[in-house]
Amino acid sequence: MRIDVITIFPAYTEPLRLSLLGKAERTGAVQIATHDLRDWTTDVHRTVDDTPYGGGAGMLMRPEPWGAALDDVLAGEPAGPGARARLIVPTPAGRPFDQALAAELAGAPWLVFACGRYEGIDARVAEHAGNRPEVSGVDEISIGDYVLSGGEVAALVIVEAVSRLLPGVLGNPDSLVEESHAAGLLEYPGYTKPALWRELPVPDVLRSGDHGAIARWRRDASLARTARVRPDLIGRLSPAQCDAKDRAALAAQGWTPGPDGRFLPVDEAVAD
Ligand code: 6GU
Repeated sequence: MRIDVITIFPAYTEPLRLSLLGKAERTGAVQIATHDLRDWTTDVHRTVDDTPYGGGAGMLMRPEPWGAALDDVLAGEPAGPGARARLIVPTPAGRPFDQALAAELAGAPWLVFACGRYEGIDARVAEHAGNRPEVSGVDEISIGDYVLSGGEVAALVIVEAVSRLLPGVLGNPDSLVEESHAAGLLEYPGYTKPALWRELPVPDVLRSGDHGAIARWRRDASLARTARVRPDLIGRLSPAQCDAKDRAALAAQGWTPGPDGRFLPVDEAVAD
């Protein structure tokens, strides 16, 4: 996968050269290039922002440097024959980023990140990019319901979540199967040695060697943790994907299959 990041703060992308991602770049699984938006300004002050039409607080990024930067970055050697770029614009006004979107983006040959600062980028930049033949789609993406000062940290988050799904990036791809969000549930708690630490024991079942019992304990722990901290995820599970023991674990947390085939809190199911 090829990744281009356009920003006025290229130093923000330095962490992409560390750890797993740095290794993925050295082995060729990803190629990451960072570009300084100010290289495409034409005035002595290298200006990238201006006041919003219609008034209001804050500054917006002017379209001309973005247009020129995208012209050049998209004219680069394609990531493969006919490969088109998916343009990602990190913004708190975007669609929510989640594991399913990470998996979808991991199938793309080429991602280009346009990191805005201030109150965002003139809206015509995304509109114009969406009509370019080198662009397969434009996604405005938010990493959560809070506001950051710019898109750079969000781009780091998205690149890390996506790149670890690429073949050959994780040491052990089995790690992807059981982790949080892989099956719409949070992961069960993990324990390693020593078996007793500060008077806290590891649950006996995990040391029993009984793989069936261990799998059941982990599944129950996932369901209980998810019901406790992310009830919204339980509401999206389909009871058809749950066996009788899953349903019993959820019943113990106060959830029951509703008439529409989704789990409901017991009190709401009774109220209906
Ligand atoms: Cl993607 N950008 C900014 N600036 N703030 C955010 C965000 C993105 N996602 C959540 N907050």
